[in-house]
Amino acid sequence: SADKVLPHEATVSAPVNIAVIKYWGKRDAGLILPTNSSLSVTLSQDHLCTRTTVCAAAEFGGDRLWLNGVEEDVTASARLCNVISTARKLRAAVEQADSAAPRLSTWGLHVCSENNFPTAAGLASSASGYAALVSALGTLFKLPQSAAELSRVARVGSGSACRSILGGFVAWQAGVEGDGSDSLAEQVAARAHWPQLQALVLVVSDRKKTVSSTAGMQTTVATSPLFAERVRNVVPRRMAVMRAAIAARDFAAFATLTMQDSNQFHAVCQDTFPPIAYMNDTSHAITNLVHAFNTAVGRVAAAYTYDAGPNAVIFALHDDMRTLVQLLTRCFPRPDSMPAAAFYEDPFAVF
Ligand code: 2P0
Repeated sequence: SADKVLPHEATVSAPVNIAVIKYWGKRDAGLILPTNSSLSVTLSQDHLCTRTTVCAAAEFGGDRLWLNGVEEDVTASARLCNVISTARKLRAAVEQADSAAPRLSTWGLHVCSENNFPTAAGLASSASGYAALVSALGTLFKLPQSAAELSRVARVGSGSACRSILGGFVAWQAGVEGDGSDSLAEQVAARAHWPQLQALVLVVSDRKKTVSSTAGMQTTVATSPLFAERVRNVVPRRMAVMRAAIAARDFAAFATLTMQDSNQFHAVCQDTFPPIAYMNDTSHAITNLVHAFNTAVGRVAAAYTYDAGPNAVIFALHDDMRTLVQLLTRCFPRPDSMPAAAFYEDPFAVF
């Protein structure tokens, strides 16, 4: 049939996610199995996301990939090869069960992936990138697996990517199995569960980070005594408290824990030997401003969190976010070198 000769194509977008309980550390670097569970908020598709098209054709000689229009060497990335071969194995099972299904698992793949935000901005691009790739392959290959099951495939590309497969509030269970079968993402609550919650991304620096997450976290595992304490005694309790805060839409509890977990993640980086510093003076000034704001209003109305870079993400409820944006833009005016700030109010604010 025509189905057998025509190229097959699928296009899917996946958004960035922001961890409020941080993933940092692997117990298995090959399968990307984490030392601790983590929990994140997946941002809206409208703002920071990756859009990926995958195309399979019998006449493609091999696999090729273009990232933001520039061709990359697929064979140079073990993670990319792992993701593609894992998806092909799942497709082969579909073909085995249905003899009429075209043999896409044996065809070459062309992948085109574009970020709708500046890649150099230091914002999580591997998470949205691998999530978009796996979702697109799932669609192209007509895989029967659920989103949670596909998150295991995204995890093999980049740990944080497994959380971007699902929307809303997402937990990545560390799991205990050696093969990673129970290390996958699950939705804790849908985005609609807490529509008043907003996130604001403050681009502090658009320079590339000096220590990659992958390298940094392995040095932490090997050298930080504080990290061992965090994994054993802190994160398990915090996962439970964070789930309860989200379930109850308790902003003060959510915000307090978000700030504390960001602070401990950066303390663990400082406790790594040699130490890793991701935050800069502007990051610390934003932290101080958020605490001053909370003191001034007499309640926990805002939270900050920082990942492996100096950029801040601010969480607040809708009504407080208006005031915060005014305050932040007055205290941290945009330098001329930065592109015009975009501010979207709904459902997540992006600055
Ligand atoms: C997170 N980060 O939970 C944490 C917080 C950075 C700080 O996930 O080696 O790019 O690809 O699994 O996912 C960054 O780590 O590392 C990260 P790999 P990844 O969002």
